[in-house]
This record gives sequence, structure tokens and C-alpha cells, in this order.
Amino acid sequence: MTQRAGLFITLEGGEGAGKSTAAAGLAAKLRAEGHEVVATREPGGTKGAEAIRALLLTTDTPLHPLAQTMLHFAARADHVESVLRPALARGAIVICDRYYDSTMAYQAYGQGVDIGAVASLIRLVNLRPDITFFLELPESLAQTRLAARGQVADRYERMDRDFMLRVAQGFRAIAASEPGRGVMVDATMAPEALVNFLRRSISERTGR
Ligand code: T5A
Repeated sequence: MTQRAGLFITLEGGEGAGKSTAAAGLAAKLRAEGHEVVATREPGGTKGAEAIRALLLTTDTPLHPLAQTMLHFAARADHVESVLRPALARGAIVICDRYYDSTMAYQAYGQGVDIGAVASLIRLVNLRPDITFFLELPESLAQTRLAARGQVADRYERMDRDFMLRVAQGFRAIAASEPGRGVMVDATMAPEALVNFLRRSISERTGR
């Protein structure tokens, strides 16, 4: 692991758990305090990675789960080397909406790709978050939120309930295996309360 001046925060969770809303609120709060914040997402965050995102999320192109895994890591490699590492080196706070725990939860736990293979790709990327917030929301509430938002369902949003339960189990297993960085979050909180909780946790864990 390379030394860095910045702080790397990731948000994880199932569909519609409120990650994007919480990430935007947290970024605004930290910026108002005077921090340089880079708010980004995966898959995506660079021109190349956004192109890969389009391929991954469309339902038009069937892709084997192992191919999806490698595409997620191809996008991630570009994002890490072009955006995340430089931002952290200059001291920024990076907030990333999904990161490699999503590949472990969705492709390994959810789609059955070998856990050891995903772990190898995580080692290859070699950039560990300082804090990962795992947002947990009962599936029925997530469905209500997504229905209210009313967008067309992508490749993963079309998966069945059992898949979503395996993904949730994956996130819980990752959080339990890395208590130093993983924080489970009750995502039923209202947006403002949730952002305040995240901000307090960062302060308690890092002193920043
Ligand atoms: N994926 C991703 C993999 O399979 N492997 C990988 O390695 C990676 C990186 C990405 C998809 O790719 C998969 C996972 C995903 O399926 P995406 O569009 O980025 O696609 O999907 P999500 O990250 O799931 O984004 P969503 O927008 O669907 O969900 P969010 O970000 O969790 O939820 P958000 O904030 O958009 O909120 C959803 C709705 O709920 C409301 C919002 O206003 C919105 O309408 N809401 C709340 N309501 C009440 N209280 C709160 N606290 C609320 N927070 C949000």
C-alpha cells in the first residue's frame, strides 16, 4: 500500500440504499468545512471507465459474470490510476460511490465468480479505502424508493430477490472481516441524519 496524504471513503450497499444521495450530501458538508473533495463513482469516474459502465449496465449485451468482473476491474484500474491515486496524493478527501467491495458482493457472492479470483484483482489494484460505509436498507424499502424514482432498470436492478439477498450477505461478510475500515449504517435514516452520522464516524475514526 502506498502512503497517501488524503482520505479515501467509499459507500457500498444494495440497489436504492441511498448511496448517491448520501455521497452528495457528505461531499457538500466537507466542502463547506473547507476540504478539497473529489466525489466520484464506480463503475465510472473517467471517460474510459464511463464507456465501460455503459457496456456493463445495458441489458442489450449479454456478458458472462467473469467478463463483467474483468470489465469492472478494467474500469477501476483506469479510475484508480488517473483519478483516485493523484487526488489522494495531493491530500484530497475522495468519496467514491461504490468500489471493489461491490465486485466482491455482486459478482462473487451474487453471481458466483470465485472469491479468490476477485481477491487477486483487489490486490492487483492495491488501493484500500480508509473507511467504507455499508448502507443497509430492508429490500422492500429499497424497492419503494426505486419505484418512486422511476428509472428504467439496468442489468443488476433486474436481478431477482435471491441475488439481492446474496449481495447483502456479501456486504455484511466483508464488513465483518474488515472491522478496521467497515462501518455498517442503518440507511432507513432521513438523508440529513445519515450525512451527520457519516460525518461523525469520519471524525471519530480519523480525527479529521
Ligand atoms: N456493480 C457496481 C457491480 O455489479 N459490480 C461493481 O464492481 C460495481 C462498482 C451500478 C450498478 O453496478 C453494479 C451495482 C449497481 O447495480 P448505479 O446506477 O451506480 O449502477 O447503481 P446504484 O449504485 O445502486 O445507484 P442507485 O442510484 O440505484 O442507488 P443509490 O445510490 O443507493 O440510491 P440513491 O441515492 O440514488 O437513492 C434512491 C432513491 O431513494 C431516495 C432518493 O431520493 C432516490 O429517489 N433516497 C432516500 N429516501 C429517503 N431517505 C433517504 N435517506 C434516502 N436516500 C435516498
